[in-house]
Amino acid sequence: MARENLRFPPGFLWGAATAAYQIEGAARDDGRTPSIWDTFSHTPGKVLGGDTGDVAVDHYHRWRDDVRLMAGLGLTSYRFSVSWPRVQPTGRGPAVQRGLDFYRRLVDELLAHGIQPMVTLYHWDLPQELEDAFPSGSAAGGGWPERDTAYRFAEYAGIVGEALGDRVEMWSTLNEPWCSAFLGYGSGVHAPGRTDPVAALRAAHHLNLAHGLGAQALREQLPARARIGVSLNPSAVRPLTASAGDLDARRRIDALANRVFTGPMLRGTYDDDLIADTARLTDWSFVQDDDLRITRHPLDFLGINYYAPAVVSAATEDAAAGPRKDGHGASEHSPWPGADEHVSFHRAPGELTAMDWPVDPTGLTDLLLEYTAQAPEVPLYVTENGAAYDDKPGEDGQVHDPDRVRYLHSHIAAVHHAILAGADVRGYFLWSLLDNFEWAYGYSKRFGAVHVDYETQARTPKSSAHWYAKVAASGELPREYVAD
Ligand code: IFM
Repeated sequence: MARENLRFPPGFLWGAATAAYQIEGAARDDGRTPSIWDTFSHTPGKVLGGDTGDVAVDHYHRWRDDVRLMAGLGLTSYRFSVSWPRVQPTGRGPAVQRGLDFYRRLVDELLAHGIQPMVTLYHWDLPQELEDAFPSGSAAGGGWPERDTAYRFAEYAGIVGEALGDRVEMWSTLNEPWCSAFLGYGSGVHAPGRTDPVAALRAAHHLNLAHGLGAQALREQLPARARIGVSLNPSAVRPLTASAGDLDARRRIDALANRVFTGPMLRGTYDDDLIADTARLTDWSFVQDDDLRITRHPLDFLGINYYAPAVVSAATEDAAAGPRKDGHGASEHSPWPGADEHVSFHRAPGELTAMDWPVDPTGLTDLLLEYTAQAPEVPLYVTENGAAYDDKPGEDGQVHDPDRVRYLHSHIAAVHHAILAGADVRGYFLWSLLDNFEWAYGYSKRFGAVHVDYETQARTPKSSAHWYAKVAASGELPREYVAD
């Protein structure tokens, strides 16, 4: 006898997510100026194959068709990001109306198709002018290590809030600030490609401050019904064994990956162990009076982005000799300030995706329950989850991606487990709607539920998109995974 399907709560959002630099292209249209990702991707050797986001998947011109595609898949929500340099090219001063008009039209089209927009204000495309500016004169340089950038972000948040506030109800300030701070300024595998551990910690703090100031600025512009949150990529970090050394490694990475953001945002603190672990590098005097009150702006929701867990142990000699297995790209510089000599990363068990990330849905359940325990009053969304595989059209012209269906099935089931165990999860956003520019990997990694032919820009929904459409339409997940 067939077992019952897994039913999701009424009103649960079934969405897909994208980010401006990864899909829009039109890098020079309508007054847009370079972001740090334009500069980085145009720097030889930084992105695989020399790929850039100049054209990407041309969403800036194909947005109407893309919304039609989403409607055809029955999505009830779409999470996209606004390109800061399209809206405020120098990162300060008045807005460019043509840039804002693009997002106004996009939102109107989504609403006309019954698709609820979720706007992310910052998905890594800092205007280059702000990276180059450091009014405080700090030795750590401009960009996020510079305090003023947080105030510039608040100004930009107010501009976008004023322009779209009458039609967008769900707002996320930042996407994955861990990547902005620690991959951008620590290991340098992301833009702007700097490798300074102190700059990375300063960047983390100024991103927390930007979140708080940006949330305040949005609140001033938005109607009371609007909900303001943030999308983090917390690490489901597991100790290799229960030894004291491995548990201490877990504590260190939990501090640097997770609590460096959730401390200021949820509790208004930087935990003592984080400060102590990094004391050799900085005294944290860049945290000023009142900052931690601002960073703790009430959250209307918390977005969790999840792909794979991390396994850590006390540092082992052989691990120290080889490449770091933390899944965050190859760099001799670390994204873990102060932790390297204490921690080794290990490959978690499980099949690997094309990113070499292990498939383990239990990490998602664990995180959802962890944040339920930490902030029981804050509703959760899975604002990103998905997998890259080497998808190609078959002879029938269709793109069959059973591995992705299996990945999505197991992770959506993991969300259901968390809901049954008490987590208030209100929606799931698949990463990503379309194949797109996967940062330092360029176009070599395909995360889309919809295949894009980069020569012709033709879109072909993969079998995972058709499968997801059925889940979205029914609000139910078949209990067993069924291959296509
Ligand atoms: O493509 C990225 C996205 O921009 C942020 N979260 C992780 C995705 C996959 O690497």
